[in-house]
Amino acid sequence: SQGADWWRGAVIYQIYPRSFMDSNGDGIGDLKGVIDKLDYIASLNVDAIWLSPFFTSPMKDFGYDISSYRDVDPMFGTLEDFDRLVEAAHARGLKVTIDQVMSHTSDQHAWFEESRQSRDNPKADWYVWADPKPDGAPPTNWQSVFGGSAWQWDTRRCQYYLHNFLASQPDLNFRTPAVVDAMLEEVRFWLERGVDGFRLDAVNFCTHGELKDNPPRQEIIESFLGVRPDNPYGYQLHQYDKTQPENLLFLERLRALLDEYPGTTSVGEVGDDDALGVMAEYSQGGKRLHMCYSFNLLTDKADPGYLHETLTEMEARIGDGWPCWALGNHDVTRLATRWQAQGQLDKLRLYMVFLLSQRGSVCLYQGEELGLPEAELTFEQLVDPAGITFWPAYKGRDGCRTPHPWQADSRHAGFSRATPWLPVPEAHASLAVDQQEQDADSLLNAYRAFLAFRRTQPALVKGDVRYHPVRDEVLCLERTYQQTRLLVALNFSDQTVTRPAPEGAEALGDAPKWLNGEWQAGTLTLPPFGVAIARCP
Ligand code: TEU
Ligand code: CA
Repeated sequence: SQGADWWRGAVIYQIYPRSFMDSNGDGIGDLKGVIDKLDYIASLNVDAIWLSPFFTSPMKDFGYDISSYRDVDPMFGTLEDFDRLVEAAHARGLKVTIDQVMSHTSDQHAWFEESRQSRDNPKADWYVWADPKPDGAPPTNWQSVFGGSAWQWDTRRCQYYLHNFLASQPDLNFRTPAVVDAMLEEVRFWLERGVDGFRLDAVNFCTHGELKDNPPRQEIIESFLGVRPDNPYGYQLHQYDKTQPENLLFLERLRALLDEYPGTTSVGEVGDDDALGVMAEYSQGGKRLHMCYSFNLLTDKADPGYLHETLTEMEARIGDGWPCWALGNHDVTRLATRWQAQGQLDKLRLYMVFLLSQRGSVCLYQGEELGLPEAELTFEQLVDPAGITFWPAYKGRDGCRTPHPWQADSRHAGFSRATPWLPVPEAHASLAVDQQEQDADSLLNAYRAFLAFRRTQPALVKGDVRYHPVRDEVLCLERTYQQTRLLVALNFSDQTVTRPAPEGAEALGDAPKWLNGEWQAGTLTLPPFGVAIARCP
């Protein structure tokens, strides 16, 4: 849908540029490669793309460590390539959103190089610097998401600096007004270039709190990196290091800037113990972010009870805010593997319809439409620092970042003429785009068909939602928009189930045929992992 609120209910296709398409044969995907494949993306019937970072970067965290916000890394192309990409995407009716990493820069950013020179240079307070404790220990017990203390000693300045992620990703100090001003100018640069919005990396990490120790936590929770007994990050309550109330002031300034460019949007990435609460707080009231997404559906729990609980809680708390949901991204084990659906078309379609029927916008991660399983890599093949640190308890994020398979019979599945930066798993060849395009019953064609169907159903795109209690592993929800009420029934079990069907419920004529529930004589019959959508009077 067009109009300034196109993002409500939009489907956003996430591209990890390094792994999408390599146009110049250096083994690394690039912006020209994305341009070459825009027809493919448009053919999926998605509304927008989100490009993971392509900015100048030493690539310690594969682009999430930015050394210049206003340029394209030569590895990915040039600013002219980016302009062409925006133009070509717009010509196909696709909006373009980009990844804005504001919480931290690379340690090779000129701002940090200046900041670390002395305690009194003009950028001395642009990062979070602090003196050691009297015994030389770091200022607080804060932990880095990627392991170890969040404080790194700097021999030049003889102080510690804060890094919530890698030591090569120093945290910007959003309590310094000049930092906020400078960051907003970086955002404006891309708005002026015509982007339609931003995915905001780790947005609740921007503003740090008082330099006090985080309290310990009793119950160890699962983070997106999985349960890691060896990572103390999960052993503390993150009371002071992230999600501070002052961060709202920054979000409000950012929103005021975005509002100068009507039709732009923002989706904040929130990693927090109470991510649902933060999603609500950050997206309510029309003066902070447009929407947020979290890791709540990115766990390994494909359990309808858990999903129901999460989604109903979100509905209860979100108010006039707007959620965005994802079942996959570049940080977590691929969906097909995580939810144990590898090679199982019915399950994969169930998960697709589950995701695309929720109230909210949706991010689809490249390869999800192909049902790619997680790549199995050896320790020697790893390049993700998080994987290298925590192997073997946690194997890192490389397994979901391998190249997109385009052609089954080409070298490297048609991704590149050269050896790619990560190998294309053999198991991905038979799932390549060209194979699935030839097969009318493929998952790829199911995505295309369901996304096309969804566009014809305003109730699925922007309707209100009401959940039925889960019984026999069947999750039912109603989406209502104006006079239309759709009932979506999702069978998460491997059994055929029956349900009393509401009076007058009838299948939709134009729905894909694998929406295979039967509505008859007051009864809905759903095959194992079956899905049905009916119109109710
Ligand atoms: O991830 C952010 C992130 O890791 C946290 O929000 C995390 O979910 C939470 O703390 C878990 O408890 C983003 C990017 O998606 C990732 O690829 C980057 O490595 C990271 O930021 C650093 O930029
Ligand atoms: Ca390339």
